[in-house]
Amino acid sequence: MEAFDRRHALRLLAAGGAAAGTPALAQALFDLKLPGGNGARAMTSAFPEKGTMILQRTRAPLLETPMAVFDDGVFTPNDRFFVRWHYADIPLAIDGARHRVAVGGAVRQRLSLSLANLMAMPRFEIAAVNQCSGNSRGYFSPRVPGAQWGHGAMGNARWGGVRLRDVLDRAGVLPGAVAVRFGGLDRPPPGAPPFLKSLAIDHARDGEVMLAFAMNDERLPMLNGYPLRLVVPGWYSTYWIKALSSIEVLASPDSQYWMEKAYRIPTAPRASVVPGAKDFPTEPIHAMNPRAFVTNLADGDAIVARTPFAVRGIAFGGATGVRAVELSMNGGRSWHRAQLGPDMGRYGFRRWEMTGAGVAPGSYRLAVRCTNSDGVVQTNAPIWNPGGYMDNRIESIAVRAA
Ligand SMILES: Nc1nc2c(c(=O)[nH]1)N[C@H]1C(S)=C(S)[C@@H](COP(=O)(O)O)O[C@H]1N2
Ligand SMILES: [Mo]
Repeated sequence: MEAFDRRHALRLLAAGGAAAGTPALAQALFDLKLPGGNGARAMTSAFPEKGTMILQRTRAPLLETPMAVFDDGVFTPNDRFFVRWHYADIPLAIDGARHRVAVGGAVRQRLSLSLANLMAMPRFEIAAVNQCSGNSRGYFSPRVPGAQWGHGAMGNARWGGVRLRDVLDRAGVLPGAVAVRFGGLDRPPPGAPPFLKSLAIDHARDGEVMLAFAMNDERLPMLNGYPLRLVVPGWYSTYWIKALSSIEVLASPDSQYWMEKAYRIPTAPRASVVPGAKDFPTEPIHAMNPRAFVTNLADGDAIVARTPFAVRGIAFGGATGVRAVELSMNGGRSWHRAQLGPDMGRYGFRRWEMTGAGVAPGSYRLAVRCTNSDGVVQTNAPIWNPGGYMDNRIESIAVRAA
């Protein structure tokens, strides 16, 4: 019996052959970079109002936008716009005519506003990037838990609706108010805290934070928060509450879970700590930082040697505009300025393009970096925090000239 077991075990080991060796596995994991592989992640077109998306999770839905979509234009189409919810119990059908948003707390007059009420107020429109705090988390090293997003947990849309300030003025904010807290129609499982986020009162009243019922001139897709969502230009989308149903003015700081425990970043520069660090000061995540991406070439693509080639992509400044986008073909030793596309507003994507000079046959690393209007430039300095937040390291892709 014992002899049989031993022979059996040896056979199993032998059947694995060389491919079962640890170095091969390590190489495979290295090549894949992201769980599931960069080029081989599961795609889905099973979600209503959505085209083909990278499937991160089904329940609650987490859908990522394939990078090539960003090559099509400065605005991300609604049916390709990424999706992220925390809880599986999301609204599946909403009668827009019956939807109400309750405004309460430290106000003179509580309100229950219908979409018709909101549509009768002065309109406001803004182009703004909606980017998950954990966009690009899949590239963190060492790895951190959470959705292993590539770079596609972001999108740019023209948001249409009303200013939050106008809504707050209508309710009459009482003196002493310090924050405004927002909630939506999704429901936590028993015992879990409802997903609520808040903004400081002055931010909430800055005239740019808005309630959007239009996205790229259409109604919001269900999965992106139909019929109404908060838009916080320049800030990570954790604050952009979807299926918005409650606005509560607070007379004391918001101490609930989603502000006090979750979505916090190290107070250190670049929101970075040494991997494994504990007990460092934190603050709620807030404004975004500059980023740039190539959209017409993917990692591993070939270009024709000794022939000028087109490179283009998108950039955004974070909470301010784009001043410059630059490209390097030599690991950052020299940089060349790209041509910027039209400015559609400082919170949106800005397209850029340039013609690369012909290069000798060989392998190149094509890097692109954005400098925002405040003069903040992307670097390759490490970013690491346990949440996998705020990655904006310089993006580079390998190209082969042949
Ligand atoms: N009601 C509600 N709003 C929410 C969330 C949520 O779980 N529930 N998630 C937030 C987070 S973390 C992100 S990244 C964005 C995603 O917006 P999108 O699905 O429209 O792309 O929604 C935000 N708004
Ligand atoms: Mo997010």
